[in-house]
Amino acid sequence: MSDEKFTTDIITLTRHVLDEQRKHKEASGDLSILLNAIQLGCKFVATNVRKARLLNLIGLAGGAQNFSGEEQKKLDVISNDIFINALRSSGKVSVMVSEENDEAIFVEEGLRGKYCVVFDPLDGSSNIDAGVNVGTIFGIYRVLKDSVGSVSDVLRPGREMVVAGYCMYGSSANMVISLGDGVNGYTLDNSIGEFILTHPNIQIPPRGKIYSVNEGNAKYWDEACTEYFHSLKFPPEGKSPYSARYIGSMVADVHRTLLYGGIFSYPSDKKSKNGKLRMLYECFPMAFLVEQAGGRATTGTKRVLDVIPESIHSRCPIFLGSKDDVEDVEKIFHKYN
Ligand code: AHM
Ligand code: MG
Repeated sequence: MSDEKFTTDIITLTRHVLDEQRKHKEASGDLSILLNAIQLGCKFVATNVRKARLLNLIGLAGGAQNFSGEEQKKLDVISNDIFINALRSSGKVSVMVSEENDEAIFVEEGLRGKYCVVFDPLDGSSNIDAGVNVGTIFGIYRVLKDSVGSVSDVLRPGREMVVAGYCMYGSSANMVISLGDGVNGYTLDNSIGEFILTHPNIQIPPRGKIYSVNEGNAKYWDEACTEYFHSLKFPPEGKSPYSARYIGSMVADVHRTLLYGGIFSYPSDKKSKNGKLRMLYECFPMAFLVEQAGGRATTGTKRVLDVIPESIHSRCPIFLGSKDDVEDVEKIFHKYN
């Protein structure tokens, strides 16, 4: 094998975080430790998602579908437990908010740290039966000055997050993360157990050709939303209509949007006044990443990252993606509001 083809100087996520840390003289290394806990959680979930898929195959072959269904439901709970334990024992977290827990979780004195983590341990888990990609979404806030950790530390706009990311569990595990200075993508190398930099400095194309929305809700959309999606399907003479792609797993739909451009949306409608997706651990981290990659994210009338959540599980409508596409949404909503 020629020497040039064998890279020995690989950039792992941990190395990238340590490099970032060195740029800030006052940095204590706490964030690096916290991100290691998140990486551990993601590796654990990645391996279990794979096992669950295997169980599913065995289940189908043996007709034990209920058993496999049960196992997969448990995966949500197991994933949640692994994240909570890893985050708590890192000693760097005071408050956790998980999609799986009705209330915020406060870390006991002695183990508390200066960060709060909001996360959805296994988003899109209803898709596991079909082998569709699922993912973990997370955001990190610093606790407010003089706080020992309370709900007000996380009831803050998404723009105040210091880190946002997701890990998508597909044919490989892909971690996409922003420390507030651009977006990088890492792929888990199972043989060494490390996330390796494979997608440096992700930039979302300024305009795309794909729209991604649950069109089954079209009956309930408001006029602005209806007009916008109609405009993509029936463009003026000489322009091509957009293609539709909707996986129904936010991490996978946003991942594609980040790489290829276009628009992903879960709008409000007559049934769901605030859409479906939760601000803290779905909309904010994804909006943060998309903005850091040069795109935009709006509720239709407001920048997503400026919305202040009323409660930890508050929802908001979202349109995110390529800058020009999101600006088209904003223009149409402006006409109606
Ligand atoms: P979940 O947190 O219960 O998994 O739901 C969130 C998921 C997202 O991943 C996805 O974008 C959305 O729900 C799909 O919803 P729908 O089936 O209504 O289109
Ligand atoms: Mg979710």
